[in-house]
Amino acid sequence: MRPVGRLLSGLRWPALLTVLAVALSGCGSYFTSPASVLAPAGPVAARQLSLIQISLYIMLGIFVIVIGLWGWAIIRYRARRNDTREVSRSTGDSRLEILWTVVPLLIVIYLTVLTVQTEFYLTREPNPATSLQVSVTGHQFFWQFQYPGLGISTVHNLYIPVGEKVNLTLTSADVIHSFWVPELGGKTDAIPGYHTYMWLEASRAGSYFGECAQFCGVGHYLMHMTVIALPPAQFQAWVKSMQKKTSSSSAWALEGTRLVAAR
Ligand SMILES: [Cu+2]
Repeated sequence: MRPVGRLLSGLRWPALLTVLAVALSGCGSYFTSPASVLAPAGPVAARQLSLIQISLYIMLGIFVIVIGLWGWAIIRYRARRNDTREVSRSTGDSRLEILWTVVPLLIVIYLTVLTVQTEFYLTREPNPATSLQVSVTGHQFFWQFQYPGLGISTVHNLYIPVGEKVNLTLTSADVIHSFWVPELGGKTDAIPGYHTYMWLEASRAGSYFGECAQFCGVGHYLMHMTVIALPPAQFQAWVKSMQKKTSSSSAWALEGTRLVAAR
């Protein structure tokens, strides 16, 4: 064996282990990350995950069949020493061709119907009378949440009641941002001069990590937020305490990107 060949064969196992480690590091986030789309905590994220899973299982099935047939063909029909077999002169099989045209077509139609149904579900605005309304504004580099019906606003933390639909109207004060809370749903762009809409709901109490999912400048990495889902009674108590703070003369509220004294 030549020296280069020996070196390469010696590096085979370390190289394979490195590739495996890099590939598997992607799986680590499922267990260690503060947020994962694989652990939905509400109906919007659950619906999005089910669409991802169905598409993934179909792709996986096709991958296994195609790679399996390919592997079978290269082993079964490989060249052998003293091979005297004739090369096949087959020019096609119309039954097979119909099969591999119709089956993908049916899969695409099925996935289209499923995607459109999910889109309709996600864009169906919840009844304003029974849902909490929140205006979300993206700023370089923080999120602002205003509760128009309640007269309060917060930054970084979005408080919501568990089990209630929350209707979000999004916009931006400067550049395009994207609102994303992996365990609850998203992503929806916040665009200056426009209003975009989404809704979400938390099925259980907890803190859910969220972040801007659209590169928006040097401080993009700072644009985190936390959605804090409280049981309804605790949420009402939080609203009352915030309203009391806002009405007191020492309170501060956000206006634009600057802190100004609340009126
Ligand atoms: Cu950003």
